[in-house]
Amino acid sequence: MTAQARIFGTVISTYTRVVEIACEEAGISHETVPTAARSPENRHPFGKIPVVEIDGLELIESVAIANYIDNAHNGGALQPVAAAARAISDKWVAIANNYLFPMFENGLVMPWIMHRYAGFPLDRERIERSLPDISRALGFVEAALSEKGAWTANGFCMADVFLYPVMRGLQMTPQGEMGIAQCDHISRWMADCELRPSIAATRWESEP
Ligand SMILES: N[C@@H](CCC(=O)N[C@@H](CS)C(=O)NCC(=O)O)C(=O)O
Repeated sequence: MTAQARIFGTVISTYTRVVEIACEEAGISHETVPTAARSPENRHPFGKIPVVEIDGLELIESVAIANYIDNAHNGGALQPVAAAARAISDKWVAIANNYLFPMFENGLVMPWIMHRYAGFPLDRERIERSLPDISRALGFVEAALSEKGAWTANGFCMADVFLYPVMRGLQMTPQGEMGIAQCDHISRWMADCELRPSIAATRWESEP
């Protein structure tokens, strides 16, 4: 039977897109069922999205979901086989999830979403406070990419699946766009990712 994933999440969510990209990479058909994180119909025990139904399983946590899809339906192609390369990919997935996503989301992405889509005044103070840390984080990623290509040295992998949506969310804010434009290596890596069919197929509607 052909696998199919039902992804309960919002259409403009970083981690919903991570799962969509993993499905595209594995050639699995997928449907995103609009579900807000804080809605009563969300089944995530910690009020996050996405929740995913696949192969009779109900999965949460994007690392577990993306690895499952890749292992069960893509021969593990997104997870480098060599131990060192796997560690590098895993390290960047963790950096994306533990440091970059919360920093970008709280400091820039949410203030702009609240302003653009919910009509709240732009929280300029919060944005200003976040900029030094975000700039340092971008500098760290840029330096890693300029040295030995970091996670890109082994071809498209799970690190790209997580890092791209996190960086793209940031890039869709004016300050994030400016910050990334100053980073040649990050900009080139993002442009390369955009040629990947799985990334192109999962573009957010709001992307310019
Ligand atoms: N650890 C979770 C994180 C998921 C997550 O933070 N999702 C965001 C949307 S991209 C969310 O649910 N935000 C709503 C909130 O925190 O209230 C995972 O990897 O799936």
